[in-house]
Amino acid sequence: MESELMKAIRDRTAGIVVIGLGYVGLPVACMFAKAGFHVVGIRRDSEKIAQINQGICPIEGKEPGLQELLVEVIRQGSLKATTDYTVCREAQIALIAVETPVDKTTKRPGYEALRATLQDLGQNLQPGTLVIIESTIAPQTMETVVKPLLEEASGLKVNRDFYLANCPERVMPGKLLHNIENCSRVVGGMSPETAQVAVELYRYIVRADLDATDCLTAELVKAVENTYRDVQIAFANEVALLCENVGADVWEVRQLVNKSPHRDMHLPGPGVGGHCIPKDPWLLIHGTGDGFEARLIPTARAINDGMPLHMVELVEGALREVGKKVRGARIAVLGYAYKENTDDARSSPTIPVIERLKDLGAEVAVHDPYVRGYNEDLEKVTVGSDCVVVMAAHDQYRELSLENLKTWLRVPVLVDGRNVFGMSKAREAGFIYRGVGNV
Ligand code: SAJ
Repeated sequence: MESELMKAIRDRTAGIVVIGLGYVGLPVACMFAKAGFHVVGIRRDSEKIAQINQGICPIEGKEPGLQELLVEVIRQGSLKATTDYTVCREAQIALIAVETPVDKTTKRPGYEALRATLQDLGQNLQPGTLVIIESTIAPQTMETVVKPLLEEASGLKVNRDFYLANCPERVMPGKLLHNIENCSRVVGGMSPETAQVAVELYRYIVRADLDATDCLTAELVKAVENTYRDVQIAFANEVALLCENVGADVWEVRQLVNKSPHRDMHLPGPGVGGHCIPKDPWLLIHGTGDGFEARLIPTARAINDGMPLHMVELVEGALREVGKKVRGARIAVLGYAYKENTDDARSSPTIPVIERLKDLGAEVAVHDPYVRGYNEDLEKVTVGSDCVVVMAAHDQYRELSLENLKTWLRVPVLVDGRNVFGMSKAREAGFIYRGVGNV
């Protein structure tokens, strides 16, 4: 039966459903539609469904080419969106790209969205269908959660009646289409043949390597690559704290360290946000059994989770220099999103900074050009403030003149979590300045 599927992929008659039309699902649905497949996107939120069917992209940050591509595939009728799972009965391929958060306290994945999706898909699953998981999941989840749930809901058997693969996404807000096309992908199959069929499918939208392997390896590769990044960032943050302690400039240190061979010191900053990097290390650990104890990974998490509170300590220190306390101060926070030039604020480090400042009695105003509710005029938000805190390196802030900014403030105090301005430039402009790794 796999050969029938292979034939339907080769002549692009295979119907594709993409479940979850967020930062991962929407761009991939558009790209398969562009490649000539008939694609139906499924999402529970009917308001977003209506927007998408009108060709309006619900993702607001800078996403080069996505809005135009969506208009094109909606207009040509190769993509449509619905909330109705019965469309899965017409599909030969079902791609799942739903969120897989971990519980804030237990750090365990609940898989609520994934389980609900597998249940609804399973009840509409047709024999011969290839199901592909793009969401990032803990090691062993394909075997212990995805396969049993789909078999139970459908009454069908994997590798006999339907096929199962995982091809973890590698998208990055700001480069969604670019990453799909140009980043290599790992394709895990419940059988080697299934992995080859999935490779054949992704060949239509991925120009980089497609590495076929088994499901466990694919699960591990994704969780490890994001954990690798988190550990590297934690190291950079610890070096930043060390530089503050000895009175050095971490940005100069980093620049010179990265001139030595095989070094790639990451960027220190005010914290690690987004849907992926802060939680994937917990997914990686979650997939392990007795006899393994993670030490480095949780420590790195603790260092990165501590950076937002360190930002508040820098604010306290800078205000003290002008004889002020956080209590009663008016503080403008620039950047609500978890990183530059995106509207994505999931697990943004700015959230705990705002909470802590308010707990300490500050009046906090927030600005972000991309995030609804915070995209007012920058001058209007910062005017009369005693301190400006930079949390995201949006282009608008990089282009901001310090002279202008200074005229808006009650007291020229600047705390820079992203080295957007740098100490010397800020001090030359007459600011009291604190930066991560540079005080
Ligand atoms: N960050 C730093 N220092 C750095 C790099 C990042 O503080 O040197 C911070 C960012 O500001 C942000 C957080 O870490 O708050 C995460 O940013 P990011 O640019 O690392 O990542 P994401 O979440 O946008 O995308 C990551 C990417 N993973 C890797 O680069 C290994 C992307 O490739 C994945 O596809 C994505 O996670 C995902 O969906 O898993």
